[in-house]
Amino acid sequence: YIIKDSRYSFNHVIKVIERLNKNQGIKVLVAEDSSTSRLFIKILLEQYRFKVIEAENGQEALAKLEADSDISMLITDHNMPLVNGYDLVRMLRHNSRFQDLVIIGLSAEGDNALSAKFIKAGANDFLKKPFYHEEFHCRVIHNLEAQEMLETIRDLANIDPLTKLKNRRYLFDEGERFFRKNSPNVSLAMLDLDNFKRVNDTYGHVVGDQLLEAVGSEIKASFPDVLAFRFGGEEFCIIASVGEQELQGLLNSFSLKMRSKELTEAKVLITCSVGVCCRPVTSLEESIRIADANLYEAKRLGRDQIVS
Ligand code: GH3
Ligand code: MG
Ligand code: MG
Ligand code: MG
Ligand code: MG
Repeated sequence: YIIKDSRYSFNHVIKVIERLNKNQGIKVLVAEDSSTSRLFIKILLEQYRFKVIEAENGQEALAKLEADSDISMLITDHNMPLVNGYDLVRMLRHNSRFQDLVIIGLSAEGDNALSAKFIKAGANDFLKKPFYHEEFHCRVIHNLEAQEMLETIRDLANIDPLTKLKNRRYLFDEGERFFRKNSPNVSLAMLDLDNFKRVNDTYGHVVGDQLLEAVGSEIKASFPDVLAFRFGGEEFCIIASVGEQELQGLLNSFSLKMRSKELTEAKVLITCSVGVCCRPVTSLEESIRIADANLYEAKRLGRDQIVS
């Protein structure tokens, strides 16, 4: 080792990898046409317990990435047959599916502009061959940690920690995109738990929280292919590209389940009121406004019902 004490000590690296390897080993795809070079990188990665998958050219790399969504990182050479490393990076970054893939470019010295090209195309990092093992390991860990942090921050910004549903902030982001893509075939429903304050007052906030958490899971299970958000407090929003009848069907079976199920140890039964907007509108905001007015009407009519 050229540097003995550092943040990237073997122990640190192992700790990071164990944290990142929550389920199984982190999968890394090595795209490199030289078998010697490929084997060398494979050994460096396996030293640190990565699961290595190999590709001999850019085309094979692309096919393997498309077939396996568990691959977290790509280490790619530039000069390869069929599709070179630079073109591979460009193709990947044009596909939103691969936005979280960590990409490290590799190439033998020569063209000085190559690292700039890789980074501009969207690679996270670039290494010139030959390199020190330590630099290789540091860059691999550094980039994986940065990606992990990015995903954590994104989840913190978009996901409600109690119900694990997307939050209101994300509704106006993802919902808006969904709306633009699917309009006018968009249905929206606002759900509000009935007399929820009473649950808190009778059983306490802890049970109230448990109930909200259980409702969140129930919403996830009942509306598998739609966008579901915690709009706030005990209000939820469902957005789907389905017709009124289909949405009504889903909502009815959800209401039924809620009414018949003791969702917490305190055996609380709860109902909800729902306002729906299925007519073509010009914006997400308008759709929410209409659903909200219908929700208000459902409350006025005595709760535990759907108004569209
Ligand atoms: P309504 O049928 O008119 O909707 O009556 P409600 O009691 O459900 O409505 P209200 O708006 O009066 O009260 C909502 C309650 O939801 C009050 C608030 O304490 C509770 N609440 C909101 N967020 C949370 C939460 O995160 N945890 C718990 N335990 N309670 C919450
Ligand atoms: Mg090559
Ligand atoms: Mg409310
Ligand atoms: Mg309520
Ligand atoms: Mg109220």
